[in-house]
Amino acid sequence: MAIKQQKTFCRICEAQCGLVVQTEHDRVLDIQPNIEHISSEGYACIKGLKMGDFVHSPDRLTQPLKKVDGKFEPITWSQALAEIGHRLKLIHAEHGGQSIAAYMGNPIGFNLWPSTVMTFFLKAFDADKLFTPGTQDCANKFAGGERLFGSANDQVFPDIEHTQCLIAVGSNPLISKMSFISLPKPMEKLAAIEQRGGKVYWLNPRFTESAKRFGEHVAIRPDTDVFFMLGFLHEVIVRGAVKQQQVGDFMEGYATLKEVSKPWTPERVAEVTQVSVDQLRAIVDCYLAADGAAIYSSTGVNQSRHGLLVYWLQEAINAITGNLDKRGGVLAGRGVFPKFNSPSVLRRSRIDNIPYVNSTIPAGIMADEILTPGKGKVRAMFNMSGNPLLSCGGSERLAEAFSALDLFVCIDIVRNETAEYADYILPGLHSLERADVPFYFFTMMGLMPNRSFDYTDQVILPPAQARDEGLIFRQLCRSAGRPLSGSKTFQWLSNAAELLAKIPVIGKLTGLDKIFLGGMIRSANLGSIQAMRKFPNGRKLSPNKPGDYLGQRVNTPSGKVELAPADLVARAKSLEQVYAQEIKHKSALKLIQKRERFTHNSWAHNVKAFIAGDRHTNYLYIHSDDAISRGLADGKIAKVSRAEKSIMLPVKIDDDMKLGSVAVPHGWGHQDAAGLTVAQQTQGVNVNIIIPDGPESIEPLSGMSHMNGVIVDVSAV
Ligand SMILES: Nc1nc2c(c(=O)[nH]1)N[C@H]1C(S)=C(S)[C@@H](COP(=O)(O)OP(=O)(O)OC[C@H]3O[C@@H](n4cnc5c(=O)[nH]c(N)nc54)[C@H](O)[C@@H]3O)O[C@H]1N2
Ligand SMILES: Nc1nc2c(c(=O)[nH]1)N[C@H]1C(S)=C(S)[C@@H](COP(=O)(O)OP(=O)(O)OC[C@H]3O[C@@H](n4cnc5c(=O)[nH]c(N)nc54)[C@H](O)[C@@H]3O)O[C@H]1N2
Ligand code: SF4
Ligand SMILES: [Mo]
Repeated sequence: MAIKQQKTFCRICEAQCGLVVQTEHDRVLDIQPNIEHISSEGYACIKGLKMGDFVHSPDRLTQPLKKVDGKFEPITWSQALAEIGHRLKLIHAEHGGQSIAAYMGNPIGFNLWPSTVMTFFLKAFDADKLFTPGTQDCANKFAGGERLFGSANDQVFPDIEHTQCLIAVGSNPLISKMSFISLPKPMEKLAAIEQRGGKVYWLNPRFTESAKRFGEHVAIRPDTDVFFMLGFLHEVIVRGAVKQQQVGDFMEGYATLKEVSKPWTPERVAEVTQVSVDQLRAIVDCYLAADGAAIYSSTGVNQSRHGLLVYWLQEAINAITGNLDKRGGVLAGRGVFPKFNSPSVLRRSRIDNIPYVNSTIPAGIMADEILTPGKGKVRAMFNMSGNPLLSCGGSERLAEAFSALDLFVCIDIVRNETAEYADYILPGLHSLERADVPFYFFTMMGLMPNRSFDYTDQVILPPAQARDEGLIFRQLCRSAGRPLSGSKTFQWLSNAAELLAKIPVIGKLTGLDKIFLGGMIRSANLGSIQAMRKFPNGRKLSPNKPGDYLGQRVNTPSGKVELAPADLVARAKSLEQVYAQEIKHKSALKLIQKRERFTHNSWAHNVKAFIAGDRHTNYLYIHSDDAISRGLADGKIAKVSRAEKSIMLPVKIDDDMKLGSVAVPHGWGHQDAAGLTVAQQTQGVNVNIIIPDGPESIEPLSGMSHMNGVIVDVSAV
């Protein structure tokens, strides 16, 4: 077979870079950035270019595994499907749909087909407990979108290519490439703001890699951004900078918002944010003077205790200053696929009555849902493309919970730490092995300045027995006797497509994944898959633009932006108490997260090139003054504890950390992962052992886990 070249796009993070993949005999030989790709313009990072190392890992799962007497043994697909289906049927008959749950991890969220079928699978059992990492990274934005703009999928993004002032809160694009916006080459585009005379502020407890390149770093005390936003709002209002006409025409609740901001003078908030009054005023000056300004935040605040309130206040400021729907301000994206507004059914968890956000239940109560007896106790769990044991707070309780399940099935490309607790492990596909369209943030929410659309065919065939996750769920439904999505017609179509898929030539045309993707493409008026293949470098669509949102597309019942949602206003009252606690714990150390160039949550450590040299472990990053006062020095082992839990890891002195804050990267602690031969050799610890879980630890209205700004003790060992 000759060497082949195929264009595709990376589905590891939101940049979705265009790639050119060279293969021979279904093996990746080389991956290069696609310089002709219309949105990424030849940009790609090391992770996309090294994808071959993930897909051809010697640890790749190639057949179903079953745990027998504590050890995994290979079994056939027919045995796996029959046994899992049978057990599922019994659990469902005895305990109902509320006893069945799923966790859909981050990587496969970028793949439209399998993630959609997983929801059809749950519906087949009247099961609605879908956990995702959304409550570790962005559910506050979904909850905010519902309240301010009318639905979780109504979101705005900063118009970076035109803004004159960007206030980036809790984000580090040089390393992470941003979230809730598809912006390949983010650093170039952000640098251009300053090159055209504008200004970038980085609000962050760490003087980050991004802040070192350009802009002004504003060192804020972790988990106090809500007070910064209140002080900012207060200042905007007292300066009379509110665009009253626009507020009157397009917004509701301004008077209440004003009341909320009243007590929070810049002087008061400075006490807890540790951002000086002068500094706050200078930022407000810049924001108000700019012709087009935007406040944007990311996981640094999403994972705090008040991510939803920060989001609310930030977007309220953007709106009342006339920056919403304005060139250089924040724009409301237009999706590529038509909007479907599913009827909003308010669902709440049995644990503490916490509302679901964007149809998902908080991962912070996963252990409680499994361990708490009573009706609705989770007994069967399906984990697809996730590693919750390392990625969710309260790892030790989660381990206990996973051990208590009657049935635990993991579907992955490798046997990760979570899978060690499974009864069955099923081999899924790598993204290079499936056809796809871009992430739903762009296709549904339109979070991209220059709208475009891509289609990719599969680039290589999967290893012998690895199977499309969509197919696995369809087959499990059949085996358990529950029709897909509760529809007999759906299941009949699924079965027929499966039979036809076995016939050469015809099979190629009747794959249900392709029919689904083709249907989605048609729904966007982009023709067919065949038509999309003519655009291997992506297809340009009309760009998102200002001036087409307010008064036209706002999805709230009033048709106006809601500036003062009642439940958020009520919650803001509790901030007085939080403020008092902040003052009390002024000198406590707060733990924050830190992403690194060569890691991707928990799953990049199994690639040799990514863990070379001093990258074989994670570290405790701490300011030298905080270290000295605790008897710590570079390379020494520190003990980091919270409540009864603790971890130990080497120290890296880092004066880029704000005094009073320490950072530990997550996704480490692979020593017991028998299925990850490279990662198993690394050192490093799982920081989520000390991150809290349970109902008390999550933001009640958004379900967000509190992972940033957690108070810890640090000592020398
Ligand atoms: N290399 C790499 N890239 C990634 C990932 C990865 O693991 N590695 N993960 C991907 C995923 S899943 C996501 S969701 C995105 C996330 O993308 P980003 O949200 O940009 O993530 P981070 O780089 O962690 O940036 C968060 C920043 O918030 C700061 N911070 C921490 N606490 C606070 C606080 O209380 N207040 C303020 N203002 N700032 C705070 C941290 O110092 C950090 O610089 O990145 C994606 N890209
Ligand atoms: N303390 C702390 N914890 C955090 C964070 C933090 O900042 N601090 N960040 C959080 C964030 S932003 C996120 S998104 C979560 C991520 O949390 P998770 O999604 O739970 O974890 P990942 O590490 O992304 O694990 C992904 C798994 O998917 C598998 N995989 C990759 N591609 C495929 C595929 O195509 N098919 C299948 N079946 N499997 C595949 C990988 O092999 C890996 O085992 O972690 C969160 N956890
Ligand atoms: S920036 Fe993100 S999408 Fe682009 S190559 Fe790297 S991991 Fe892939
Ligand atoms: Mo994430």
